[in-house]
Amino acid sequence: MNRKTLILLLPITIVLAAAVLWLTLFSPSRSSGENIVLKAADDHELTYPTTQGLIKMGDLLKEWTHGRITVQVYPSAQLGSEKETIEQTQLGAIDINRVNINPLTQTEPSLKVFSLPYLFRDAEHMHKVVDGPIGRELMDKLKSSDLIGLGYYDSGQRSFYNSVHPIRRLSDLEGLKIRVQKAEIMQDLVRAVGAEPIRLAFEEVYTGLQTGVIHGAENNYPSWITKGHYEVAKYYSMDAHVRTPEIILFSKKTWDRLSEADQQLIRRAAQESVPYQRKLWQEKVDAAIQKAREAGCEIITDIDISSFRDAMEPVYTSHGKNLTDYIERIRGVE
Ligand code: GTR
Repeated sequence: MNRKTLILLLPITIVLAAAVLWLTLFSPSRSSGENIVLKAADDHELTYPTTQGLIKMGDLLKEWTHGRITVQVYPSAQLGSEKETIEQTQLGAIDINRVNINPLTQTEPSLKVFSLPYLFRDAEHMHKVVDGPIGRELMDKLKSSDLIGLGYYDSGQRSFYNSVHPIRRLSDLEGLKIRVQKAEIMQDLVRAVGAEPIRLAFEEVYTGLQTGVIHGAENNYPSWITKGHYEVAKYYSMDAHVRTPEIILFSKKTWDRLSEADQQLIRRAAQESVPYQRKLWQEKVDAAIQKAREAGCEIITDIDISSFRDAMEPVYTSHGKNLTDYIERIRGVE
């Protein structure tokens, strides 16, 4: 082949290479014939924003792959409580799992930085941190626990609610039995404000409140409402002690068996489901507050927040001591 022919062929070669690359990335249904059904877990019911986020992820994957990759979502803790589903995801029995970061801190302790009281100034600050380099670095650490992090969903703020009386100051928490998630940091946070932490699975909280095994719990407005807790614990005190986000996990066992092109599609679908979930989240919060008001619940906002903040300081000493770099960096995010 002479030089002239080579020069003539070059543009054609480039166009061909680009076409092959495009097909590999965006039309993987052609690169592999095998159908993939991904099993996804969430402990909320089907209409909750997190579960809807997973459904969105599945819809996108189905559309992009012309039905080759689909997601089968199991809502309402059908596949187990959060602690159990995290283990199942590590083993590869569950492929996708949406969990709250608090219980996940038992698996990856550096994630505790997202559970530290009053570290995030507001929702916007939290979004900036988790969507930026800090959020990505912490997700990367999950690999050593056989988990891949794909994105952070909103979970709002967590506050105390109970069946006994309104909580306005620390002394109102004294002697109350408060349910906590399976997370040592949350156990110590509740102890720090003078209450007694009781570890219970999310699914057991309603009965716990009804039978008096616990006097209260702590969670965002939507969870308080959708799980019916407001029916038995009508005092919700907006102390907003943490803004721990939710996370979409993927099993590394499954991940390693997928083609690189499919991995990219899954990442993209998860990322596109994030703004969708966050929009639904805001709507859900508004609806939850309205429902609580209609039901005659009391939402307490005149709270002595600075005393709560001071009382929770020991949580930084015990759980934040190896995380000072992250704490500083998070504080510095404007
Ligand atoms: C909710 C979260 C659930 C679960 C629950 C709990 O806010 O969305 O996944 O962690 O809290 O308190 O157990």
